[in-house]
Amino acid sequence: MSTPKLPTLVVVGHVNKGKSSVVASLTEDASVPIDRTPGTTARSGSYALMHEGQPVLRVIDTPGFQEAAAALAWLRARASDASERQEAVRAFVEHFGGAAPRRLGEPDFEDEVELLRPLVEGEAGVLYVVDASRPYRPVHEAEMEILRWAGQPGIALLNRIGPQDHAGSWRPVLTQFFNAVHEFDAHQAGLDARLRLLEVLGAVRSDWRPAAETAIAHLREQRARRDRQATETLAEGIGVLLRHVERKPAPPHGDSVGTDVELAADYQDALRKLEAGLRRDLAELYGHPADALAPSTLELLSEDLFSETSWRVFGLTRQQLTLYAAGWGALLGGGLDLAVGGLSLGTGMLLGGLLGGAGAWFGGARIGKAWDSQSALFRRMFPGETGHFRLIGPVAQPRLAWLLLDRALTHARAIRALSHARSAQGPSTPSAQGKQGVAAQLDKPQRDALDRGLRAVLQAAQKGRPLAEDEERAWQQALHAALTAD
Ligand SMILES: Nc1nc2c(ncn2[C@@H]2O[C@H](COP(=O)(O)OP(=O)(O)OP(=O)(O)O)[C@@H](O)[C@H]2O)c(=O)[nH]1
Ligand SMILES: [Mg+2]
Repeated sequence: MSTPKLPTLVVVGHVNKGKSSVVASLTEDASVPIDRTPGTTARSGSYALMHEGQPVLRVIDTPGFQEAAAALAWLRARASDASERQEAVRAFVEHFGGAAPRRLGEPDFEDEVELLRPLVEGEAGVLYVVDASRPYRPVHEAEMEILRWAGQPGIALLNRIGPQDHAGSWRPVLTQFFNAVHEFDAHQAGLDARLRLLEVLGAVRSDWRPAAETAIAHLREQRARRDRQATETLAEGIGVLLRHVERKPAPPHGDSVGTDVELAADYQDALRKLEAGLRRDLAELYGHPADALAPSTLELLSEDLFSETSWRVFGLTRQQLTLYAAGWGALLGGGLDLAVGGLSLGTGMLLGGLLGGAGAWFGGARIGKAWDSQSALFRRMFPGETGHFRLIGPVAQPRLAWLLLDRALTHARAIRALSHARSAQGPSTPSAQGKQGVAAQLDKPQRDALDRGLRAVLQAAQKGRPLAEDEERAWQQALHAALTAD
């Protein structure tokens, strides 16, 4: 059996219309230069979607035509009817791409030669990118005509850079020049949109079909594999956040308030750092730069973990949490709270109150209470350890547990849906905003399963043991469902 033809697509279009964004999105390559400055792509560059070390789709980013009208005039002078057009394009590439001396004043047609060369070699097709948020204008006609003369399959992509929709003015024109006209929003394109485009690709040229099918299967497998890894990373990362214990030597003589305040600040910092690490791991797992989304692509996610806004928009509603109160009561009754209550160290102060948390409406403290190493809990969690410490953690409040979980899930889902065209452009990409985290919107059975998982993790932590196998499986199943839920 011969190896299937590698589909190669030359991406053409006017300057600054999203050509490179289409390339980044299709190849899942966030290294493609994309910028709002016109002329970002100065030279053609080749990118590939890889499968098991082999390219399954090659996409050539180009600066587009610079001198389409002059090039078309040159071609017209050399083709008297349709039978001579393809040959005229070949002659154009040979003439201007070779060392032949040019006539005085003739453009060098460097960009035209680069983008037409793969087409005259007969192995490539065209992806013609237009910005359908602007109306059609006849200035595009010369380049579309040249592409038609090249005689290779072509797909027009309706990309939208702005909010308006002028696709209606483009369609009747594009259908005259291209085999297919396809909606493709480079910055929003999720997996489904890319799979549909690959299907179109397989349909416009039959010898591309096997490779297009391989690419489709590859993308599906890759998605499933990444989702599995992301689930494990989330289970581990959220577990680490929930279980984290910050400790400081207890002051020698009694009053620990000062120590506890410092401890609370350190605890908060530690959780922030752990969360940032989890976000980096997940971004990389989905093939994005580590800082993707970090600044403000999704405004909610740039909220500090302990800000009022964060506590308002992430986690469950009060009603939803109330349903779980009994389960949490049982968990805390046997563990952390008892330890603190049993010692009743003087002030009995809630650190949340101390730090001024208006959000402390459920479970008392905002971040948790400091507790003492002279307790049964300490002996259980840290068997054999000696010394006198003040400690905060593991998480002892459903509200904080759900906050951490929801922020992680919201981020993971945003990263999973992020087009590589957006992360390629870096942190300044305009924000896509949501008003709330995802946890409160999940189905009740999904929420129930996650709540059970959170409690299982904390129960095990308080007993100083790892999760049992069936608990781990249930926890990962719940996370996987929440990560991939539509
Ligand atoms: N909102 C939105 N913006 C887009 C989309 N596609 C491209 N852009 C923006 O349009 C600008 C140009 O995008 P590029 O992908 O660099 O366009 P190009 O055609 O390769 O540009 P040149 O290489 O300069 O010709 C960037 O600021 C992109 O963020 C899209 O689908 N949605
Ligand atoms: Mg470009």
